[in-house]
Amino acid sequence: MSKLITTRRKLIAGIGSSVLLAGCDSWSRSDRVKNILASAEGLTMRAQRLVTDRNALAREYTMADLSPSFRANGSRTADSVEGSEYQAMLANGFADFRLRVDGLVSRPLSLSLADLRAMPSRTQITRHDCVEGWSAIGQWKGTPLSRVLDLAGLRDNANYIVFHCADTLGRQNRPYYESIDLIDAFHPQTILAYDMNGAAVPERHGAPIRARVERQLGYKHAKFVMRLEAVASLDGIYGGKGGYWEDVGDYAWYAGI
Ligand SMILES: Nc1nc2c(c(=O)[nH]1)N[C@H]1C(S)=C(S)[C@@H](COP(=O)(O)O)O[C@H]1N2
Ligand SMILES: [Mo]
Repeated sequence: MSKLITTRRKLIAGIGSSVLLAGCDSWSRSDRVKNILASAEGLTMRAQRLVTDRNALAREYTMADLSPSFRANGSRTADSVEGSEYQAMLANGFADFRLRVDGLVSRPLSLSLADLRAMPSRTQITRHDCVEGWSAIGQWKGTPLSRVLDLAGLRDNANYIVFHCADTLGRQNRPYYESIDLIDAFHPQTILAYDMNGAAVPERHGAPIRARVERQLGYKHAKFVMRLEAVASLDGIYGGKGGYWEDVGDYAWYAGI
């Protein structure tokens, strides 16, 4: 087991540095940058490069690895204030669904499923790890969140993306929501998934779109996403801790794996 973990870490580290190199190719060739990196002032930049390990990719699997059954957890359907028309939209094959993108953006958006499907997509087979101790491997296809954010034009003061969901949970019927910072928002594997295992995301897994945030635990992967809000701070958003379980269950806001 420990050997497996070491190998996986090495693999991740390897992928991370190659992604980094690819991304910075024209930069690293510049003598100026090389000089800065070697200098004392380059300390921040070097530290930054260590931090950018968060850009490393989560492991991806093959079709042969798909879990024969993928548990549905938390809400299996939705109907709340935010998603009061959810059942009607579901019955109508989500023809009336619009993903709203607002907050600190230059161009607020209202995207239909067809709009999202017409955008560039990413398909990935990944392992979902729930904090409760179960995992499942599934194939996800969707629009990279980065594409949607680029279309909307994030303002300079935006620091987080909040996912507003159509379901409520618990005795107090609090809306489910989640949030991530811009490193995860622009991570290549962070997608708004509309397909799961080759078919439209089923209701219980968060139809019509659910977030995949592959470098973090399951509760960060918001299902039934109705609205994306770009914000400067998480203060004042519901309980202020950045997510449903963060507010009510004291779960960590950053749940990196
Ligand atoms: N809107 C919403 N998103 C949610 C949840 C939820 O209850 N509501 N549960 C979270 C938890 S704890 C997990 S493990 C995953 C489960 O996703 P799945 O049902 O596709 O397995 O969704 C996450 N996203
Ligand atoms: Mo979970």
